[in-house]
Amino acid sequence: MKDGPLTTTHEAVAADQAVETAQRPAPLASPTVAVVGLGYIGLPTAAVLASCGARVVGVDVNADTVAAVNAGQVPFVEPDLDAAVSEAVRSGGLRAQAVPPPADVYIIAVPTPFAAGHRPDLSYVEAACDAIAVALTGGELVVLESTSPPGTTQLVADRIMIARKDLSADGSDNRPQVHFAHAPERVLPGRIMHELVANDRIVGGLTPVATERARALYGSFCKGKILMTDALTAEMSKLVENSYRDVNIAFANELSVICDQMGIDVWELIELANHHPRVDILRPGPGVGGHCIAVDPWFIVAAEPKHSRLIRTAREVNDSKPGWVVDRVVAAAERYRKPRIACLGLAFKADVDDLRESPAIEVVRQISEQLPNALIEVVEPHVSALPEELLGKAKLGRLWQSVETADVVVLLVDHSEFKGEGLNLGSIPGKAIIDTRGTWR
Ligand code: SAJ
Repeated sequence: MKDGPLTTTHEAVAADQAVETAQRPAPLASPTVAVVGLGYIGLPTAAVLASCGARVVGVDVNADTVAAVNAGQVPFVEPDLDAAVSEAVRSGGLRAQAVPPPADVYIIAVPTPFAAGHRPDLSYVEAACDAIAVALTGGELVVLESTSPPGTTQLVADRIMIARKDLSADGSDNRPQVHFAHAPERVLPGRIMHELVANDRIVGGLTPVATERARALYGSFCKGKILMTDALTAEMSKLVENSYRDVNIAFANELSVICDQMGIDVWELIELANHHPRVDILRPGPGVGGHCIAVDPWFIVAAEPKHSRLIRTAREVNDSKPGWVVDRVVAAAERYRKPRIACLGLAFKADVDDLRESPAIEVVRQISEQLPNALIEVVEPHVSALPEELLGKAKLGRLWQSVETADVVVLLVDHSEFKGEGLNLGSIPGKAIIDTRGTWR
């Protein structure tokens, strides 16, 4: 699976690149780029590329998303994205449609969830490959941006080559070549428009020419460094970054449970320990959510189950945190026959509307299961309806009303709306407060 020591791989790539410099395709001045998947990553990428002069066609299987983008609208919350999309559409640089058109570059930015048993589910990537395959004529660059298990870029190439026997992925014969690369996205939801341009970017091709083509593409809009490697290392680098964060959050979450047992304020403890010049402990919370950190480490575990003990344990520690929060809520609600519980926040983290893999949803679901008599009100300023899994289990409330009438208040997300002078919980006596984020200390 592995190519040997990192330096060797890099040196090999560099040497190959030097040899192949003469064959390098000149970067296209104003390429047509088809971005397949107009979600949290694809749509911002499409808008940024359009703002840098590319002719961008966004592709999505969801007709509502296509219609929204063509109307210059954004179907989810992300700061500064609205203005970028409406300007890109207004200027003619971006339009959306259901099927991939002929293009110079294809960017695949579709979900890569996991299926039962934490096995990667590549069905969206496969569907994107099949849709792209019919549009290819040769000479194109296909970039996989979706966070993927090691080896997926090769699978993308293999799948497309099986569909298109008239084309080649390695240029070893006279058939027209298609170039394949991985360029993992590394942007933080809530700061996507800034980080897309400012962050360093890793690009790794199946061939040195593909790496170079990807470098030229991302160099056209990234102000950060473009770091070149091979596809497998690029895939793994993304998984490693998110696993690193997961392991560190697991450490903070484990500390919070230990401190609770010992009667120590974990927030004070972490603040003190972080004064050490080489200690930087992250923040405990109700668990880890989102479509990245809660998912990606499993791709490493699935690829190397025997040797990923720490990565697996971190996932288990973080996944057990919602249950621990629920135990505390149940204990606080015990003395009420019909406890009223206000759960503040449902998103996977502060100031976003993204509910994917959110530990807050799991907490609310488990409370309703364990306390069937409870009246649960969820306050989530960023959504207008509860997700399906909570229908009939809780109702959507308003911040002040829900807090004032509650016996138990559980802070699950540190949204701006729940912080500062707007909500002084000290002035509401007689309530059990469970602050999973340390926001109201
Ligand atoms: N969290 C904590 N304590 C912390 C930090 C985070 O409990 O100290 C929780 C959050 O509440 C949330 C989860 O972890 O539930 C993940 O949030 P996050 O802000 O750490 O990360 P994401 O998922 O929004 O974005 C991550 C980023 N990866 C890293 O920071 C290594 C981002 O750069 C990636 O592009 C993104 O995953 C992705 O798409 O993979």
